[in-house]
Amino acid sequence: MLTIYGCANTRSSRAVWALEEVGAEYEYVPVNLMAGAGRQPDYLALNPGGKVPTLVDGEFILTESAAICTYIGDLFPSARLTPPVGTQDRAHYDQWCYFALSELEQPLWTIAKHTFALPERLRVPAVIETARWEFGIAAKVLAAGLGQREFIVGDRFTAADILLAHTLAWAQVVKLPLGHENLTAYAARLLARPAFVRARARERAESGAKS
Ligand SMILES: N[C@@H](CCC(=O)N[C@@H](CS)C(=O)NCC(=O)O)C(=O)O
Repeated sequence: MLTIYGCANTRSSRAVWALEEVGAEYEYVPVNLMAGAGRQPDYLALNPGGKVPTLVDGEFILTESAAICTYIGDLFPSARLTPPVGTQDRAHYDQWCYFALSELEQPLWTIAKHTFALPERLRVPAVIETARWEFGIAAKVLAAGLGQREFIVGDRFTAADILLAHTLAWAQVVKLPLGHENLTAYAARLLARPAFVRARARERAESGAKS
């Protein structure tokens, strides 16, 4: 049985979305970050950064949302959430996963850190304007890469779409314009997928029930 440690409305939604897409059976363990549950020794033993998500599969422990989504995809090949290893589609899949984390997400995380996440004395409000500009550059690259296609890799939904759509939704929450009609339509289309709707409902229900 797979176990996912998460917290509603965070990057753990990516992992739960992937689990729902492949139809996996899984246990959801809420980690109440606001109450400091991520800093408890038993959780730090699983995830030394004290962050969510963490996936546990028997004795195997995995952190990092992109790695977790890829692991889930590879574990359930019939769901075709990850292109086969060694193919050009897999190389493009990797390209867009790394882009999601290192280019598209980074400015959003910078804004969050310097708005509320860092201790107040370490925040540098001036970087927020720079981060907004950087997001615009990354969004332009993604818009050009996507064009009028439905999905970012080939003609199939993959976990790269999960990472990208979740990150675009994050931008929308913090009121950063996506700036490109194809990105707005892409995000709306993907976030309406039944697996994402189920993932969000499960995270909210489990967090409310147990944390
Ligand atoms: N690169 C990591 C980032 C995970 C991350 O920062 N998660 C946030 C929630 S969105 C968290 O757990 N923050 C708690 C903390 O930093 O103490 C991933 O993608 O899994």
